[in-house]
Amino acid sequence: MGFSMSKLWSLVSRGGEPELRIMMLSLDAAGKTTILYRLQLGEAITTIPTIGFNVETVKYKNLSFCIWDVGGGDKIRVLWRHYFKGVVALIFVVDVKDRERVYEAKEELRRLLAEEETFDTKILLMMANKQDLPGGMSTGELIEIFKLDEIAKTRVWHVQPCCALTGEGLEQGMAWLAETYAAQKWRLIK
Ligand SMILES: Nc1nc2c(ncn2[C@@H]2O[C@H](COP(=O)(O)OP(=O)(O)OP(=O)(O)O)[C@@H](O)[C@H]2O)c(=O)[nH]1
Ligand SMILES: [Mg+2]
Repeated sequence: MGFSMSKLWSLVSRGGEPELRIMMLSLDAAGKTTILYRLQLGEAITTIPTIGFNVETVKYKNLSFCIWDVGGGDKIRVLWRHYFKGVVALIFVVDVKDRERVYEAKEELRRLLAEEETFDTKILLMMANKQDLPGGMSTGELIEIFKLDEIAKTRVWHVQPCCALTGEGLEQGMAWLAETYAAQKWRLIK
């Protein structure tokens, strides 16, 4: 049929529903694990820095997202590349209060997106997390700092403000992913 299953999704079929493989990355402490369990359990958990990864299935409407949350510590980032296969979308989490490291975050994202041969994911959702804290970077600022128009120009991207502690914005992010996946599916077929 001429399309690569591994590129389209990791077809771990549960009850006939394909699971869409999503990778969630960021610098350490941006809030990935908090987001993952807030989505899965509906509550904020106490986290410790992730050494390795967490993986959970999150249902949204008729879709099943298999979300990989890979630790963001600088020694672990080299592992990110081992999780690329079959990834349908990347969720890149930014701590909007972390102005000191935002350019480091930008460089990590830029490098990932430049690896088109290994990382051919077409959908990028940036979660602008920790909106509960005052004085964080705005969506416009993030778009400007990350130069998303440039570094993600071959992708469909969106910035979603959110707060993992309260869950605000997370559902909107998942809704955007679901709609974008549905609309862009053909692009993922080789
Ligand atoms: N104020 C605030 N704190 C948050 C929010 N989301 C996460 N945190 C806190 O940020 C810290 C780091 O969160 P984690 O979810 O462990 O971060 P991580 O991205 O998984 O970090 P690594 O596993 O080290 O890569 C924790 O103390 C969280 O409680 C948020 O929306 N608002
Ligand atoms: Mg973590």
